[in-house]
Amino acid sequence: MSNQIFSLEGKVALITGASYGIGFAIATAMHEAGATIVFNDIKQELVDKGLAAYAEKGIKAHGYVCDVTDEDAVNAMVSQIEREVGVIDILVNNAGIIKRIPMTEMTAAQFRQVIDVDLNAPFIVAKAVIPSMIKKGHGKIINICSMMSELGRETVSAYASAKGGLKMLTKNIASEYGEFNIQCNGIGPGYIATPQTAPLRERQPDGSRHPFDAFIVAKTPAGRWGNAEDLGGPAVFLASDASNFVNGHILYVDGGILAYIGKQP
Ligand code: NAP
Ligand code: GCO
Repeated sequence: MSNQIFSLEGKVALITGASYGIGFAIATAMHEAGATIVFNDIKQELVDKGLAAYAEKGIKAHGYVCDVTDEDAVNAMVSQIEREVGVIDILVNNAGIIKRIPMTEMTAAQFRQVIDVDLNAPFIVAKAVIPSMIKKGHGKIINICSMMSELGRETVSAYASAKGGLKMLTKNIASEYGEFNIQCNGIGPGYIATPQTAPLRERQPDGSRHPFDAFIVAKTPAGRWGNAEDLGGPAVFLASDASNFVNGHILYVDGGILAYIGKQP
């Protein structure tokens, strides 16, 4: 079998919230596999920062300002991408936020905000791209889930609820649109070193490791945090013809966390 089966040549990929972090690494891997890269971010300065970072890697990305929770703005962006770049073949719902607040101290508004970005937005963006995918006869949707699609922990009730919901939205899109040759799968990253998790890795005043940092290393058979680049290969696989009969699956890319009880302290 040649590597052609993993090629994304001629494909247009929209990766949301991809100015930096996991989205940027996935977009870079998809570019290397041949895709045309389109991304959005919530603020112009982030889009500009992203465009500069892609250009530095020799990638001519197309960047748009769009808040993924705003349905009208998302629909307008998708129409603009179709006019300016082409029909979206691959959607990666990557944009996401987390609020680490004990549940009894969290306001309902804060809970709703996390659900809005991490669950409602993937629904809105997927809904916007599916009709053209049906017309084109194929499509790939990849939702970025989490360890918290399976596990809970203190302070992340809203995030875990959203990411658990996103796992089920993934299975439902697969169920509802599989007959149109659309595959919808999830990637569940383990603990990845990005700005989102930086507070969990901050050095203590005495220079020692953050206790959560040490905990994650002990809980991960790989013995390290993941890098955003660790998600590139799995994302290319799920975007390519190599995964045409993989649908409704969550691929956990976690260095083995979900398989492991953890190292005895
Ligand atoms: P990140 O560094 O915080 O990047 C997320 C990006 O999404 C940021 O550019 C952010 O912009 C953007 N964004 C947030 N709200 C948005 C909105 N309403 N519209 C458009 N863009 C928006 O996060 P990351 O660590 O790369 O995570 C990417 C995805 O992976 C998220 O869904 C996250 O939940 C998931 N994930 C992360 C980890 C991890 O360990 N890092 C593990 C599992 C899953 P701002 O900078 O303005 O907020
Ligand atoms: C946390 C983390 C996580 C991750 C990730 C794990 O506070 O426990 O931020 O929720 O970022 O989603 O897969």
